[in-house]
Amino acid sequence: MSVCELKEKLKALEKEALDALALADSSEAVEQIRLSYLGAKGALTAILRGLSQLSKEQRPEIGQLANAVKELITLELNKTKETILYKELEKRLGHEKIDVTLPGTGHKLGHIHPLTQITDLVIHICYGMGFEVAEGPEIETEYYNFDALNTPADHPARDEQDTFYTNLGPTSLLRSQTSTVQIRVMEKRKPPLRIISPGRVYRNEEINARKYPLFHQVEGLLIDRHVTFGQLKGTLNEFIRRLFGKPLKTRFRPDFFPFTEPSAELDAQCPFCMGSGCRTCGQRGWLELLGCGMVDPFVLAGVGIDSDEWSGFAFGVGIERLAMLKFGINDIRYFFMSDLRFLEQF
Ligand code: 2NM
Repeated sequence: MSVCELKEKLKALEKEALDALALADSSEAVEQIRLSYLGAKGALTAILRGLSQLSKEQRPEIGQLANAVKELITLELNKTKETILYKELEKRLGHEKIDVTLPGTGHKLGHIHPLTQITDLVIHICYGMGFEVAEGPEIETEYYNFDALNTPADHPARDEQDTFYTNLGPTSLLRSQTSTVQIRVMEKRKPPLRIISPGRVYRNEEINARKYPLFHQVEGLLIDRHVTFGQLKGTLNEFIRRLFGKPLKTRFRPDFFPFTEPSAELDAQCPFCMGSGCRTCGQRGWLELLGCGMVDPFVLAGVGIDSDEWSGFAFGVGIERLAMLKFGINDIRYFFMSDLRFLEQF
């Protein structure tokens, strides 16, 4: 093709494209036009590709013209596209109306974490027996966590290997039991008292299927006149009956805690095999459920309660252990993984 012919061809393409755009009435039509001129197989693209075959003299002139045509068509394309999109939007807005009275799509409801379910159950049972809930800080001092609980400075529980100390102060630590709350309540209020303190506690432990450095406890405390070990046994037997929904044989094995004297570990007849031996109780027929005892007079003296007039009992239950028994969970780590496949089962 001669230069003249090429120029005429370009001019003709330009007119053709602009005329087509003027008639376009949808974004699809505009896209069709873009493809037929500027697309990989478009008419203008073909000319631009052919430039290399032209002589050195012809190339600049035709090249400039071809690029100018391309620019003009692109500009028009974009303008037309914008106008059409705007018109199409207006049209849609004209007839699409949102019905705000339609029901929503809804949210998936969550549910109560198994540990919270057990905590709530324990609270509910104790509340029914006249205990009120008391709470306190998780960051504690050595005084509330140990000294006030008759746990001397050389006791192994005070070792850095057993307790998490913070950098907030020389005696600042994460509580290893919620008895700290009982001490705080006894300092502030006069007996008689019946309180339980649910909450998180921390111990510096190697993680395995049965141990985790964070766990949950509910500790109970009753202070009154002439409190007996028999009352402690009666209270806990009733607690076990309500917890498992049936009366279970219990036995109190002598144990030691610094803050109680005497101290005991409470076993209950395994509720799954009723004592004949099964996997849950490891063929023993009994489950170790909680620790308890009569509050040591030294602890009462420390909070200014006269142990000639007042005495009391206390107990502490591990929530993870109860939840594992009740729900048949064999690894404590599941509680802290936030894995819905686990959580959705409870
Ligand atoms: C347990 C076992 C036995 C306990 C003692 C006290 C306090 F503050 F009165 F001294 N609160 N909780 C206690 C007693 C806790 O947990 C296994």
